[in-house]
Amino acid sequence: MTIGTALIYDEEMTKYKLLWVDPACKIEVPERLTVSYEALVRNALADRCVSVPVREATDTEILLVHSEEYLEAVKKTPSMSLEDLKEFTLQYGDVYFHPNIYHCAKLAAGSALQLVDWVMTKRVRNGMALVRPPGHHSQRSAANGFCVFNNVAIAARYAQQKYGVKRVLIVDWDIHHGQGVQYCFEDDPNVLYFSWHRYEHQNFWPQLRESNYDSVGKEKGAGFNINVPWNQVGMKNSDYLSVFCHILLPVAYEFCPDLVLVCAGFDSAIGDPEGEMCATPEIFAHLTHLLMNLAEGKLCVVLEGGYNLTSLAQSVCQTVQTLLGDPLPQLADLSCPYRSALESLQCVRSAHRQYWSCLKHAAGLPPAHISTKRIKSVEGEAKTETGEDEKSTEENVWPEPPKRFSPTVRAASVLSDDVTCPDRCKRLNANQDVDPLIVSKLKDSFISDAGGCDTLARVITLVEKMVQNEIRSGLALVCDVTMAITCVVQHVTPDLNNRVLIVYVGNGTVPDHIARDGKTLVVQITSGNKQEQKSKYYIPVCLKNGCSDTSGFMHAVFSLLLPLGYEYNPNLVLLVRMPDSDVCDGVWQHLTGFLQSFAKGHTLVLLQENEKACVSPTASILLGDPAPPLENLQAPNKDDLNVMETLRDRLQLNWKLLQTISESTAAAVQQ
Ligand code: X5A
Ligand code: ZN
Repeated sequence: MTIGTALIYDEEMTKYKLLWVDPACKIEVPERLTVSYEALVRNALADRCVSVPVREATDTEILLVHSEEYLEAVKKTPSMSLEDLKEFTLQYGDVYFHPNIYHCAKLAAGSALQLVDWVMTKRVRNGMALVRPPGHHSQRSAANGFCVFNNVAIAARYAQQKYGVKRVLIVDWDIHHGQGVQYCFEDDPNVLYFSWHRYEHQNFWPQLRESNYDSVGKEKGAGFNINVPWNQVGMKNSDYLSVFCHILLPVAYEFCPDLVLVCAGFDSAIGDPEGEMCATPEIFAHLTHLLMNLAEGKLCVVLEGGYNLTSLAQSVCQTVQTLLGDPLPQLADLSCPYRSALESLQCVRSAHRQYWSCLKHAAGLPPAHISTKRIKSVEGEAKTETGEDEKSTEENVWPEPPKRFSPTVRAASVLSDDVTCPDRCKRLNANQDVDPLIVSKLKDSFISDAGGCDTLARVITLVEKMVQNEIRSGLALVCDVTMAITCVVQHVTPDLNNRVLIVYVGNGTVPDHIARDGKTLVVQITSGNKQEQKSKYYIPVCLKNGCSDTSGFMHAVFSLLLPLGYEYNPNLVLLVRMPDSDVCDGVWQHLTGFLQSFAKGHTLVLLQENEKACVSPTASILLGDPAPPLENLQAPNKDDLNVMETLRDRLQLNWKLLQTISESTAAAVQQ
């Protein structure tokens, strides 16, 4: 089932460059593409991808987005003299032409179309296109911001037309606003465009009023354009993750796209001279992974910006390695999002609450408390050339992302003999695979009945191999879940560095001693009666309709579980499912997929013995297959939303990634 990842690259797209002096354009160099591709080769990633050839986009395809006049004008550029090219360039903003750029622009757009073709026809599951020129600034009749044709916009229209794709999600994580994409789909409810971008109250290029959070789309498309303006530089991993958890993911799941396209600019990473942000290259592994179970895994990533060659190459590698299914890097020390980021987050959520039921009951706040007026930067704040240089060299040092090692066994199981082990999953057998030392240790410590002991010994063996990085993930059917949790925790936590995240789905009591000292964080999603929150490390989420309410459950995952998991940064995840949990397979699969964001993919799923039907859907996700789409997410139950908001309010003192409101705003509202 797990099919490959496409990689599209052609050296031809390095064969144009700036031919005159223009400070605004000098960063857009051919090396952007060569360093990215060479890094993929060096890290043995290119080899693991399916190499898909480029092609030129046809006139008809380009005309899906651009005007005939514009196409005809660009067509003339290959034969222009240098002087004519300069002059032609002058009518547009921050872009340059070259005799070969028209050819490259057709290849760039064609690459995006090839990617869509290969993904839609299931020759690959997902893929990335390394292209120049980029696309997201280009408009119906204008080149702009290094872009000639709008590669991703053309790809979205093409997918709709050729494959009858209904809903397309475009995620633009480039640090500039893809205004070209916004203009193209502003009134189209079938294309949801999400962009975050450096904005600085309209002082950052392209300095457009319509890049602000209150441009939500027009007419039928109202609600389908989401702008997250960054009003300060220096945004870091926690700011980006916070926006994904509290805005993009809930809305994207409610939208339920049939295809996801990414405007993948890496100028949003640390070291980039344009973005001046501080998110590390590893963040793109996570952003990619969080999108990988939408649209049944149909994810097309298309390069846009990225101007620090080191940061760019590392970020591209992180993205492709994630598309290939390798375990995610851990993100250590996620801190509190910046106040400015939280203000933006709050504004976006307010602006969109009328369109998305997942935001409808977001904490009641006055809308739009940040002025949308342009704020001119203060004279005194202007940075001197030298001062800026010194500052940026100092801040632009970051460690190279560590290698992401893939254990040879992707998933292993502990099952009784009467249960078939899913294909591609390794079964741990009682005799061969268990260390006798573990068995005797278990017997000594606390187990009296011999039958359960054998299973538990295999579970511990499995955990041991996960800790040793020989096995990535596992699943086990056990007769006593509570006993299994206790055993695993006791086995793993004596190592001071180990933290276990226990996600407990369904009713049942988590033993008191488990959630005591910060070595474990327990999040229990359960139904009915309020459970008491005993400590910072035991978090019961009690839903009225229990886990059977898909939208309520997913809301808990996005707004609570993901931020908590990221902040806690476990070394092992225990996912426990009680027999009466009522959670449907699809939701369970998405949950299992999301949890692989943590602990380098070391997830152990514990199922009570009689939950045999769940083995195969669980194994499928652990093995990297995409989860099925969750269609028709209704508005979550209002009481449940209130419960979760209240919980979040209370917990955000301890868990900073749960915040959606800056403290200053909260204070202002209380007055
Ligand atoms: C694709 C892209 C940036 C243009 C910046 C012009 N364009 N100042 O990142
Ligand atoms: Zn950019």
